[in-house]
Amino acid sequence: MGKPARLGAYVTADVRGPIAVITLDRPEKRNALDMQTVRALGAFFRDPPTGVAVAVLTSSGEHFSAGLDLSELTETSVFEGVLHSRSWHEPFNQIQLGTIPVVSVLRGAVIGGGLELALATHIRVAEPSAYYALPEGTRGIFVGGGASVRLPRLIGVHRMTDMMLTGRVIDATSGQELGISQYLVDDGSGIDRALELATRISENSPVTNFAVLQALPRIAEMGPQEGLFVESLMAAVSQGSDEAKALLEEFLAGRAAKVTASPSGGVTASPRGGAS
Ligand code: 1HE
Repeated sequence: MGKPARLGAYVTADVRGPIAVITLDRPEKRNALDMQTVRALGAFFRDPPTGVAVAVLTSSGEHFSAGLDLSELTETSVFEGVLHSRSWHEPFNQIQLGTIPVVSVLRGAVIGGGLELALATHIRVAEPSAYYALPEGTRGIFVGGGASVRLPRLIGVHRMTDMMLTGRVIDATSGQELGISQYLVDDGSGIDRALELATRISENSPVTNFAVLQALPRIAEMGPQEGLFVESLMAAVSQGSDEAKALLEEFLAGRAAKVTASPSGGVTASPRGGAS
């Protein structure tokens, strides 16, 4: 394991084989996101290092992120406000629709722009301390980092409306029930679970990871018939890969792990084995 590289003043990257561990590293300001950090994240995911197949996004300190660095809210014009919001959209799109799956580890405050960043990741692992809020409503502003698009798709417009109008805070247990996180783990074990999931994901065929990241969210937004058609194309592309053929042969020869119920309710067996 090498020394983590600094992507910016407040974010580091530690490449461990196929897994890059990205750490928000501004605990003294509760990992408030300044523009340089948001841009650095976008730049990393636009062009991940060769050989990196998956990323884990975590944080230093007790909190994932307190959101937008409020000391940066200095726009003097409406147009600059539009540009500021757009400059968050592009990096977060880069994460969501990029080429490598991202597993985030959520602890403490996951609020405002911090929640928007988490929503752009693909798998969210929460610890019991995690809580979700959109204090924008109480700060006299609106969301600007993608929450209005991504959060209602997870929890519904009505719940996001409640969070914004009343400042309602969602705790980790409710967040898990509502689908904000896919995994809820014990205190302090989020990073281990995220690394375990990342290892599993890194063993997938790259075509499968590509299809899940690129095709699945697009199909979900299409009409059913268009979606089914694109699904057929993507299925044929993935089945045609040498890797898929080899994995199917392994299964048919009785050499692959079977899919069994997982007592943890978490990870199930992959064709390459190693279920937990
Ligand atoms: C900050 C920020 C920040 C903390 N920008 N500096 N987000 C918010 O409205 C959340 C604001 N933050 C909080 O509610 C609290 O700080 C926490 C609940 C996250 C943590 O509380 P605590 O008691 O552990 O820490 P603290 O004493 O409040 O903060 C420690 C320091 O971090 C302090 O600075 P210091 O110089 O006095 O030590 C805080 O000022 C600083 N700090 N949060 C700047 N967010 C694309 S649009 C997105 C729009 C949004 O994200 S709006 C939501 C903003």
